[in-house]
Amino acid sequence: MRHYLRAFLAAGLVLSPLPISAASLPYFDNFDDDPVESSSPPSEPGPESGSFLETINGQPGSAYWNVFAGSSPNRYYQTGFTTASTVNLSAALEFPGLVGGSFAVSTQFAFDTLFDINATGGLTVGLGAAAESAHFSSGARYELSYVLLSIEPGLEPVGTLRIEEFGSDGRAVATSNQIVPVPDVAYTLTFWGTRTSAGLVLKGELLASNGALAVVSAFDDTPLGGAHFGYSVNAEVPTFTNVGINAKFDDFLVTVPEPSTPKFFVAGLLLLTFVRPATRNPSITPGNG
Ligand SMILES: [Ca+2]
Ligand SMILES: [Ca+2]
Repeated sequence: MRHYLRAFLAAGLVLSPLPISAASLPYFDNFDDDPVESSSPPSEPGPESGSFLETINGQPGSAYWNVFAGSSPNRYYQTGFTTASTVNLSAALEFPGLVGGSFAVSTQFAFDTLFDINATGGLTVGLGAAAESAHFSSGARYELSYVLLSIEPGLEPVGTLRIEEFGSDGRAVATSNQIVPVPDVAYTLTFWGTRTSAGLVLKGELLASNGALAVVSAFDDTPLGGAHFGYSVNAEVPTFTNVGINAKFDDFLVTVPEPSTPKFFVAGLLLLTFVRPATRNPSITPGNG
């Protein structure tokens, strides 16, 4: 993993000075070296910079996100909640160097204690990109979301990976094939935005450690120019019900993709996925149809 990180840093772009809150590119945050149950968001020492701004429903500092020591050697960045209302949680970094260009963002995540008392709630986990603000509850942004619980109507079926644009200049929406969400499985989630003369090609991939793969792509001819990228968890709950989740994100990688970068990027992610010792054998449980 160290070689992988060095390779990324060696290939990195030299950027002009950035605002103090911004992160430099390429960015990789390994949560394994962050203090457990720290009250501060994860932050790499230099040359990476920046720290996650955490929010619930757009209120900075209100979020419950912490670094936890997991059941594996990996530390992860967790948010957990039980709710009976609409909740938008985000943890975002600012990357001015990505405005107007291409991007590639990736993480791993797992979830547990997922529940829906009346089987009528909606829950998604995913990534936000090119957002106007770190608050993924409002403002122009792209979201790549995996549907864990689905409320009808309005949300895609459970297991769908969705690209969605939020903003005033149109709405790019696309959905993938469905793969069954399984608790405690490690998912690798990647979101690419590739700039062309005609607009921005958006692509999302979700690769499960059990081999399942979901792929989605969309095109936006009026690309967004926000600088915030990060994690997103959303719950939408009707009256008289509750949903809850522990969403566990592990590490965070952001790069500027070059024409030859995607294969290297994916290879690096696979390395990150498989060099780590497994502490359990995830079981695959078919959905109760
Ligand atoms: Ca760190
Ligand atoms: Ca647009």
